[in-house]
Amino acid sequence: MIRLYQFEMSPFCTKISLILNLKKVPYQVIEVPVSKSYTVKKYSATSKLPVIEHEGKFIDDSTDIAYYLDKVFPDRPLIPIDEKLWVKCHLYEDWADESLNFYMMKLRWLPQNQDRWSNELAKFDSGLWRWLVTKFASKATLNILNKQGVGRKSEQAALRDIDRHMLALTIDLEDRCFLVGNELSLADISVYAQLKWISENPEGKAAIDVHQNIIQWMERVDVATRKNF
Ligand SMILES: N[C@@H](CCC(=O)N[C@@H](CS)C(=O)NCC(=O)O)C(=O)O
Repeated sequence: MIRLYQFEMSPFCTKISLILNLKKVPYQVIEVPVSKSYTVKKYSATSKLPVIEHEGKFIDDSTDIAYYLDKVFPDRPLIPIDEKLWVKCHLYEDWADESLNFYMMKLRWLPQNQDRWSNELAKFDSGLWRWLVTKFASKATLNILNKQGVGRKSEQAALRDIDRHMLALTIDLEDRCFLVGNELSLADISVYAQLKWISENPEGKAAIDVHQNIIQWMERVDVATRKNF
């Protein structure tokens, strides 16, 4: 059985569990507490999660994992064969992973949301570690966000960016059920995984809720990727 090593609140890990659900591939989740995140080095070149273990192999990076799973479990294909559709799928996935993810982080670590997410992050640790994670998680994450750049934007400026992103998405969904072609693809799952976590913050939910196309598309992706096996 596949093992999925994850941080529960990571959209990249969500992306992989949704793919496994869609493909109906059984898997065991192994939650890595923050205090044990140093162990990830053993099986991930970048020391990041998700990682899957399958038939003695460890595969890291959600994109590499997605391509691997699509090859090994070809039922319910996720990566378009048509070259032009593949280009769109790739660009959407990269936008989700490399842009939306930082806005999701920005929302989590806004002063009014920090306590909730620090506690979420620390919940798999105990004792002194739980205290340390709760106390220092926001500082550590804001440091990453500031280096990347979105962290240095004001809340208002970040929300303006998010509104523009949602507007682009809703316009693109006007004449389609899914982001690329007529079938659900890796593009949908990657963007959905970020939006699902974005919408867990009141400011993110408000930005999404004004777009019916996005709400309806999220419901379609949710139904298709729910675990029902
Ligand atoms: N490009 C990677 C990004 C994964 C990633 O950033 N994972 C975060 C959790 S959301 C992580 O493991 N961070 C720990 C670290 O940076 O040390 C992917 O697609 O899997």
